[in-house]
Amino acid sequence: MKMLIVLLLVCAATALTDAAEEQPDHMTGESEEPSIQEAGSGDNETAVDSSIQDEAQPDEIKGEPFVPEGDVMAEGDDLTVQRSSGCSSGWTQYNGRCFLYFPTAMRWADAERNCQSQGGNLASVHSYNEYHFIQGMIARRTGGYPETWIGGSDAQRERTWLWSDGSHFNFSNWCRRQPDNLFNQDCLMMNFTENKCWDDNTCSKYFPSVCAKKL
Ligand SMILES: [Ca+2]
Ligand SMILES: [Ca+2]
Repeated sequence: MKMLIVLLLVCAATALTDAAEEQPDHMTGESEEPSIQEAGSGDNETAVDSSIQDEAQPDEIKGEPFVPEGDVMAEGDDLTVQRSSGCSSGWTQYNGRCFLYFPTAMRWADAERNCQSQGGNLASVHSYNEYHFIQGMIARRTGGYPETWIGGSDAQRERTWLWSDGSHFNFSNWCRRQPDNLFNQDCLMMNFTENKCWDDNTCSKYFPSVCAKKL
């Protein structure tokens, strides 16, 4: 029995020694790989950490601004829809068109070219409602009712009034005794007299203007 125990102990010791000899190989072998993996995983962890931090920071830093922005965007979805299908900034939507008042006084032709550079034309007007809308827009902007160019002209043929946007001249709001073509007036000015109606005026005069463009 003693011999057996001794043999067992020797075997066990040998086994342990072998194991101990093998382990360092494996350990060194593995310890290199893990070291690479650790380096790699370390980078990953660092990357993950930094990405988490990056995400965390925006969440923390931008989070508060972002939440309102998100809310604004969420609310703005309606606005965005309106904007995307609606008017660009500063323009006011009405009846499928966008309108903008330009306070800078220009000759009629320059005002029309300015509107064209904005993707539109001087405004045409087709109803009292549209006219009152334009007047209201100008009043909100200026606090008054300044004389302003819109897109009517009879320069092509006297007394044949056309809108520069090509639409039908199917509505008018001439002031009494206008258009009178006084000294060959060919351009349509709104907010004339205290009645704030329309006058044909000299195209080379300088007035503010209203542009319009289709949605
Ligand atoms: Ca005329
Ligand atoms: Ca006139």
